[in-house]
Amino acid sequence: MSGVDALAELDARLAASHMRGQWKSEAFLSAAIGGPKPAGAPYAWRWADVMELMGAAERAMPESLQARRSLIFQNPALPRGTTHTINMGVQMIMPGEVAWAHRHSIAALRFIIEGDEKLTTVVDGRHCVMETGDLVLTPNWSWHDHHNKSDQRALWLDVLDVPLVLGLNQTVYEPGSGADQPNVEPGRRVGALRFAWRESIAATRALQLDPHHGQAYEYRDPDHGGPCLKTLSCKLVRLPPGFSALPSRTSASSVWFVVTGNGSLELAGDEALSWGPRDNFAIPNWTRHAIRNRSDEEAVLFTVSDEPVLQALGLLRQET
Ligand code: 1HN
Repeated sequence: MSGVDALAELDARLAASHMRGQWKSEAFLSAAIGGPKPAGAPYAWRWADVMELMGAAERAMPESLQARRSLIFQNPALPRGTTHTINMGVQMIMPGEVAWAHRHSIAALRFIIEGDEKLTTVVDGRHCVMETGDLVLTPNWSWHDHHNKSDQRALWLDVLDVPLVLGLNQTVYEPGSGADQPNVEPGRRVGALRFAWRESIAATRALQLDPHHGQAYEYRDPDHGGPCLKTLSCKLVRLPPGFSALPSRTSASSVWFVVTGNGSLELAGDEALSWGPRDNFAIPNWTRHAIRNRSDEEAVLFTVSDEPVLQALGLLRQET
């Protein structure tokens, strides 16, 4: 019997006994020289499409109770998720509506698109006001319910680490017994759960311009100075009029929401995604890109990435 035949026979015997030789891993290791193949594709979800379908969701689901009227962006090149670790979507709640209390081991955050002082999320008993441009956190395992006591529709961006937590098989869910949540010991104070727009945008405008990332302000937990959630990093990015970033890539994947402005995301091979106000897009891990403001007004974008997970595990890589 030749060496090749002997190895093939051994592979079969190992498989029959639920084992596998390391030599069978050579292919996947070779494919990773220079880094992984990005998970999913760069993709943009247009605001006009989101709102047309949100109108249909309101007609089909007239009341938001335990389930949320939230449309989640599905990456066309992934089985689920906006990226392989992050879900982003848009949620709408109408005047007088309440999205009932629940909690889960999934961490979430809201970036408010249309809100005012009569819109609140209660997070472990703390009332967080949701005005336009604010960021409100629901750290994992915190009770949360949303209340719209204004006379206007409310819209916000939902960002969650669903695909990450699912991939680790750590999903735990507990519905509340009604609209309101049980009394619990508040895990964090409001100051660490709510970031007001006025302060975030002022801090962003005061930053030095980075040639690869523009003015990128990271929301940090005031108690320890680290990322605002254990798994997700949130940033507000300002691109001055006409600013064209230098290309870069990172092992972190990210989701983006355009607060104001018009521009493009330049990708390899002369490909580009254009974006305008309230559009959303995804940048997969290890995807070379350069962001560009294609107008003579400032552009401001809100972005969330899985950087803290990679940082904690020693897996974060950046290439400029
Ligand atoms: C969730 O709890 C909310 O609380 C929104 O508003 C979207 C998507 C997947 C899983 C949980 C919310 C969600 C979600």
